[in-house]
Amino acid sequence: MKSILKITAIASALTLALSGCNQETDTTTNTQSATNVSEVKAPLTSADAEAFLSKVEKEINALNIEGARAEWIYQNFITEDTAALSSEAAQKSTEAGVSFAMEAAKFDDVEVTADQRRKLNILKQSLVIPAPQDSAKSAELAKLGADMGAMYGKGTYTTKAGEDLSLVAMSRKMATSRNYEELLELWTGWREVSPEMKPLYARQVELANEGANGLGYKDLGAMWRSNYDMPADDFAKELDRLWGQVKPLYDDLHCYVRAELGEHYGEDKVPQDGPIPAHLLGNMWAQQWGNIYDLVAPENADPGYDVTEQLAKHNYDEIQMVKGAETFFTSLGFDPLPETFWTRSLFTKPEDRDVMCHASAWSLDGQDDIRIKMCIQKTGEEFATIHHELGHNFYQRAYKNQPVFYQASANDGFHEAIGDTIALSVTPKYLKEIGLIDTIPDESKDIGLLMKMALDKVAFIPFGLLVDQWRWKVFSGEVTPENYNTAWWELREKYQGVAAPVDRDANAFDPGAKYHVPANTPYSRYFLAHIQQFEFHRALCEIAGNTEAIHRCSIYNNKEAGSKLNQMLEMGSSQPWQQAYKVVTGNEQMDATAILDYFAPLHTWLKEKNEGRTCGF
Ligand code: X8Z
Ligand code: ZN
Repeated sequence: MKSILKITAIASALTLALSGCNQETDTTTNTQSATNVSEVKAPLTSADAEAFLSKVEKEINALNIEGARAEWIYQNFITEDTAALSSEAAQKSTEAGVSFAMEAAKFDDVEVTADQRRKLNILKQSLVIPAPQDSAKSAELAKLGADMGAMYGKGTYTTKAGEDLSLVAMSRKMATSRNYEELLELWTGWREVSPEMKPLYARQVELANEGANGLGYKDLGAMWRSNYDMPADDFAKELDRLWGQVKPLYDDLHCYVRAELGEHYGEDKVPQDGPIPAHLLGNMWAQQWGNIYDLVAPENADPGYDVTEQLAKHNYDEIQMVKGAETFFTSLGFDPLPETFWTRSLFTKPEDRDVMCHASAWSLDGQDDIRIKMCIQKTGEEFATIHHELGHNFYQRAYKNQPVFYQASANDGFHEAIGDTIALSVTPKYLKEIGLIDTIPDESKDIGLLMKMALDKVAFIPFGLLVDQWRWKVFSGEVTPENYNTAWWELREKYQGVAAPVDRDANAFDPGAKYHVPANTPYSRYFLAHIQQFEFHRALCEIAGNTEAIHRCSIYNNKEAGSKLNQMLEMGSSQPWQQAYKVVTGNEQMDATAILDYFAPLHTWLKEKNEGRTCGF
């Protein structure tokens, strides 16, 4: 969703509260906040801070509900009118958020309680896309967001054969086609959606940077990086450190996959000494590679089942898939989803109107009105995404009793990690327990299972890192609009070892063809989530008394693990994230050893397979 107050607290709260995945545009400048601290006589005191925070809390709650409704309707029914309404609501929220942040800064030198300081800081830092204090500019900023959202949401491509395809349909074909030319057409076809976004995006960057400057940040990237309970520069270093831990595993996976693709498509098409063409990895953005498992499956280690096939065999429809994921959460002790979840969510792509199909989870009222919005495909991949989305909803409900400032995840990676953590417990043992498969493959098939998982999880990690590496450079001015696309592909090659399969036009704007760029949703959160989810899984498995290898562990039905998880979720963002992390993992620092442990048998296997090969890109 776009969000509502892009305030951060709000932003966190708002943004995430609204949707598990979105953020964005808002505008005008509300110069008439009911909470104008300057009207309070100096010197300010802790009591003034209390009064300010309490007024702001009420305003935020009201703005959030109004904004969430406008955004929900827009994303479920994209028209010029709903775009205008959503953009007005976004503008109002952003203006209020900027005003709250400026007012909060007036308490910088005032002695306040630790809780007040945390709330004030949240007000100062949390806007995802701050507007300049000029109502014409804030209106413009909000409109840019809505316009780019509509371009993405309505995007389609008509093939040379005359077939009109939505992104959902193109993604489905990319997942299964093994035809080089067909894949290339789909890959280039979808990217026709974004050249027209480029001038809008460049203007959005200018305005949002002006907004960030007004709040005391050198640019919007610095503002985003300041949101992690540590100095902004340390956060950037922390990402590099974690990537350094995972990179050797990624490099071996890349090397093996490139060799297998070379065998399938020919080494003229997949050169063995350079990056992999980006259209061959089973996904529109080459971000998760699980869909090409069949091309790289280890001999003699295939687990012998495929979740997509099993869903079809057991006649699962979209609702049953969601119910299945809900059952996992209730098995841990969480209450079932409310009735309104089932009546108000969007589960399938409507035929008669444009909707934003990118999956998201929402809390409309910060209480029990939680929903998802997805155009569910009946595949194993989407079954995992449903768990991901429900993770957002169960988190939102767990922290609903926190003050609105803290109705957010401990850091934004946590929100993205919870449902994925649960999905790591969707093991063969669990699938048998719920009747989706008949027999549990023996341990000799583990390499196949690990390979499938690595194609999604390990392959994702450099992508999760580079999206914001690109945006940080754009926000700082290091990368200018003329260089948007070349800088994007430099990073894609550097981190992922993936390249554009054809020369890109001078007007191409390939980052815009990835939802989170036009939607302005920060992306480092997914990188963090991919590290965190393995740590959460390992820790919860320990609590559950698991004695098997962690890739075979499922915490299904374990109330102790569920209770510990809930304890962390209930905290929202009321404490620095390190404190929440400690509740489950016992540690205050993120660490990639859990993901390395999880994939250790596969890594050994990959190294053997790669012997004699020249790896690297
Ligand atoms: O956007 C999402 C979720 C919603 S928060 C479906 N994800 C990222 C993406 O699709 O790019 C989940 C994995 C990464
Ligand atoms: Zn998400």
